[in-house]
Formats: sequence, C-alpha cells, structure tokens
Amino acid sequence: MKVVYSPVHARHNPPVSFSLGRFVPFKESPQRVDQILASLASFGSEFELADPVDHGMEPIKRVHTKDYIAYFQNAYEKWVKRGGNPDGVFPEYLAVRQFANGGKKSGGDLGEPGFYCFDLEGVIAEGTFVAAVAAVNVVLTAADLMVDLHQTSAFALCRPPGHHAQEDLCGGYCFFNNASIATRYLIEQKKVGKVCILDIDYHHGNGTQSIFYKESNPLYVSLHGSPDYPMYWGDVDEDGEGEGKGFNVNVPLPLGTRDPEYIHALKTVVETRISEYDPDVIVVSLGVDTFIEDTVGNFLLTSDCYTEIGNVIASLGKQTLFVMEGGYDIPAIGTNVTNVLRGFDHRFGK
Ligand code: Q9C
Ligand code: ZN
Repeated sequence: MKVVYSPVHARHNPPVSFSLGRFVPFKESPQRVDQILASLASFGSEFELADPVDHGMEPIKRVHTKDYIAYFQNAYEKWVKRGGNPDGVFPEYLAVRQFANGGKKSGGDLGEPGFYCFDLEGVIAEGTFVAAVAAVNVVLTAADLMVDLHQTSAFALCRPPGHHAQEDLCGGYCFFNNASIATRYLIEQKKVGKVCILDIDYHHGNGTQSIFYKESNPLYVSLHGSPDYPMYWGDVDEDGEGEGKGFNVNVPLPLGTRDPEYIHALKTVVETRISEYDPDVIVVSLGVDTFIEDTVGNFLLTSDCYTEIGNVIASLGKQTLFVMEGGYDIPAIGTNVTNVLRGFDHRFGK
C-alpha cells in the first residue's frame, strides 16, 4: 500500500490545550505519526512511502471560506503581536453566532479567534498553518496515487487531523478538513463518481457532516461514541437536508462499546446503507481513538478488532483512501493503524 507522509506535520506542536478548566499537555502530538511511521516501516515493502506534491490552495478553497483561510494563515502572528501567549491562539471571546449579529462581524484581532473556532482545542501555534497545508497535500497526493496508479488503496498519514473542521471553523485539533478536501477533489478533479466517507474515528465528524449536509455525493457515515465530544452533533435524526436528505448517516454507540457490538454496527451499516449507495470510492476517516487504552475516547476496542475493521471495509471491494484522524494512545497507535491497513489488504487478497 502507498503511504504519503510529510515531516512538516511536526511544525504543529502546541504544548497545551484546555480541559476541565486546566491547561493540559496537548494530546494530538507529533509523536503520534512518528509511531505510526515506525510500525509501517516494520512491515518492509508492504508499505511504500511517497512524498506529497504541492496542490496549491485551490482544493482547500473548495471546502473552506476565503475569510477563514486568511484568518488561519495570519492568526498566530497577529495573536503574538497583540501580546497573546506564544504557546498558541486561545479564544477569549466566543462568538456564539446568535450573539454576533448573524455572523456579520468577525470582531478584529481578539474577536476572530472565537469567531473561527468552536472550542478551545483548535490551538493555532507557530507552525500550525504550514503543517495543515502540508496535511492537505499529503491527502491529495494519496488520492492521486490511488486513482492514477489504479491502486486498491492508499494511506494519507496526515496531521493535524481534519474531521471536526467546518467550512469556517476550527476545533477538536482540526483546521482543514483533509478527508472532505480529498473527497471534493476526487469528485470534481478525478471524476471518480460516487464517494462514501466512512468515519470510524471515536468522535462524530461534525465538520465533514456540515460540509456535505446538503449534498447526495458523498454519502457520509459516522460511527461514534455518544453522548461525548463534539457534544452538539451526531444524532440519528441529523440525516441531511434538501438534496442531501438521507445521505448523512449517524450511528451513535454507547460509551463502553466493545469489539462485538462495534463490529456488528459496522457490518450492519456496510451491508445496508453503504452497499445500497454503491459508491465507487470509499474515503475512510481513520481514527483509532476507539481503542481501550485511549484516554480521549471511551470505547473498549482491542488491537485485534482493528484487523477485523480492515476486513469489513475491504468486503465492500472498492478503492479505499485511508485518511488519518484521531488516536492518542502512543504505545498502541502504530499497531492499531497498521492492523486496519493490513486487515484491508489481506481481505482484498493482496
Ligand atoms: N480533554 C480528534 O479525535 N476533547 N479530535 C476531548 C479531552 C477533544 C478529538 C476532551 C477531542 C478532539 C480528531
Ligand atoms: Zn477522535
């Protein structure tokens, strides 16, 4: 399997985020991808590394607003100039949008951080923008390799993750929605036909849901812990709007979910809704924060379960682009990710 990776991810390294009223070490650390890379390397030629190719800003603009991109690009510099904590941008004024005149005013240097962020975990540090652009190039290059070289799969080992980022909001460790940008690119530039985004990160992908809420291509399917972060999204009755009605499928599962129930839920949605949709390509938002030892997620999946997840995804028999999202247990993150990818390859008969 082709794997695209860029060392530029390490430029995004905020020391802290905010949790339960305290600053805590930032969990979405550069170490995460280093561990995954080491695991992939231990399988020799099974995984072939490739560098990202620059795709410019256009594919990002197909998902995120110009204002948001401009804000994000300059946020850190402005913040520090204004006397902000050099650890990163933390909003102080939260533009709950009903209060913000329907979003007419972004509020200037100190108002903008809270206008373009929906929580205090979209921490913009010195190299965050550069790293987020690199992550987009990683995922777009993986999409190119998969389609152009007729690969059954490809893995975008990107960081920061993306599925919480909405068209003009960061949050939940996410800034640019890598999976959504790749999906638009696959549909519009690579003409792949129908795409299903299968989001197996522990958390609901509110960003991806909102970006495609009114569209029938892609089909968005999310399995996630509920009630839990991102708190305000992810219920079954959020099923799309207008042309998108019926093309947003949320599968909330209780905290404490274990392997058998998880696999049952995944198989069910794969064999019903996804098979009926009959996509040409699957984009997997691959989070392994469903792991039993993960300190952010609250499921109890074992490392073996990830192999089975890879098997179930491969049973669809479609070209599949894996896009890295969450997963915070450093000792097992590499094993869990490689288990999904190898489970996929084996079932696909490679
Ligand atoms: N104090 C992703 O997995 N908050 N984002 C959890 C921890 C943030 C997760 C509470 C969760 C964001 C991509
Ligand atoms: Zn997550």
